[in-house]
Amino acid sequence: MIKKIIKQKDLIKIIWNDDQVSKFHFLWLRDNCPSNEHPDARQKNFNIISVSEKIYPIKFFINKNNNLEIHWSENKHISYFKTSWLKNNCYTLKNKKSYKKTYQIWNSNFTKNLSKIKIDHDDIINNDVALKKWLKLLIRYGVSIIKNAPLKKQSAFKILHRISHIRETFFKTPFEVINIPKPNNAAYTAEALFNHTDLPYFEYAPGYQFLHCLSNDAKGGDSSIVDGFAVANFLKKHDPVTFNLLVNTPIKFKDNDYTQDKIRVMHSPIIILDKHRDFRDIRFNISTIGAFDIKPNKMKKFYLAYRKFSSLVHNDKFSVKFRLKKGEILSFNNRRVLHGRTSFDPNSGHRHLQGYYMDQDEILGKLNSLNKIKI
Ligand code: OGA
Ligand code: NM2
Ligand code: ZN
Repeated sequence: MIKKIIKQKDLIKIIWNDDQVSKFHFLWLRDNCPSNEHPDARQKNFNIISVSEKIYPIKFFINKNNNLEIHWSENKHISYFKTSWLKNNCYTLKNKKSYKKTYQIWNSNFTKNLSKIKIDHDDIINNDVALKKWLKLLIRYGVSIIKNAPLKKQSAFKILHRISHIRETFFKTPFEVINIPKPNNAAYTAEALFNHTDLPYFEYAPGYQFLHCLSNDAKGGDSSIVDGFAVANFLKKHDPVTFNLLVNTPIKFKDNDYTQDKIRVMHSPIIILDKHRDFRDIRFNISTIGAFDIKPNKMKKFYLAYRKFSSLVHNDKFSVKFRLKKGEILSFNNRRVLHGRTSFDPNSGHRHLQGYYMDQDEILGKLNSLNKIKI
């Protein structure tokens, strides 16, 4: 696998058989010596300050086990590296790769594809292939619909536990989306809900949401979903002024639910970017927006941007409209996909959804584990 190893001033260069070149700095190699990891806990038990910054290999070679063996200048320490591990963790090659999106944006045309994002409940319960498909859909499109789920209350715990534990909130799990007297949330009325993401007044809003439809027999109560990344992408391309305002202006989200002894306030922009300046989160929920406290010289401009965003997330070009059937679980990325519903007539029939949240870490971590990724 290795053609040549060359020592340079502060690094070892490996030329692989395929002529790719990797650079490994001495400090990096010493820091990542496999002996630095607790064998059971799989956590690092070595502090880089326990060696000097001048540490270097006094001897290095490929040993008879085909490992890179390094004898260090300090503490008589010897490291043995699997060459496959080095190749896998090579930061020269990793950083040469250009950034690749893990998602695909969609607009209202996605309505035609709804059948493709549906998965049978029992398939996920019974096999990892279906479970993997579900997780992949959630990551790629930010949405998937489980069909043929049981209608028993709380029965969605079983399928969610195929992934992981629940993200608990003060709404309890599951939260009951029904029309109640003296509602403590707009969701618990029979009114329409503007397209929104849930819980933007939390420092980190739940990554994923699951709405399990137990009954949907009332007139109205149709669902809508919108890819917030598609809207952000449209603005980035066609209206960069609005886009930048939405990325750079933190606004106030709040919850002062009368049943709670908490008053929650969170300032955040509507569009949040990641280290690649790609879209990371969308936070948008008109029902939870507090009085804006933006500087006066920015208020008018921000209102124009806010209006633009709201009009796009309610535009037929972007939204996918459908009716959730009993026995379906609408699962989606709550920091990307906005969801809403039309009003319903509670006297015309019963409507009941049970809702659950899960952190994004659980979705990504489970897929990594099913894919047996090497780290
Ligand atoms: C919610 C919600 C949608 C619906 O509970 O947060 O958006 O269809 N519900 O009732
Ligand atoms: N519910 C459904 O952000 C919100 O308040 C949305 C949350 C009540 C748990 C609704
Ligand atoms: Zn909601």
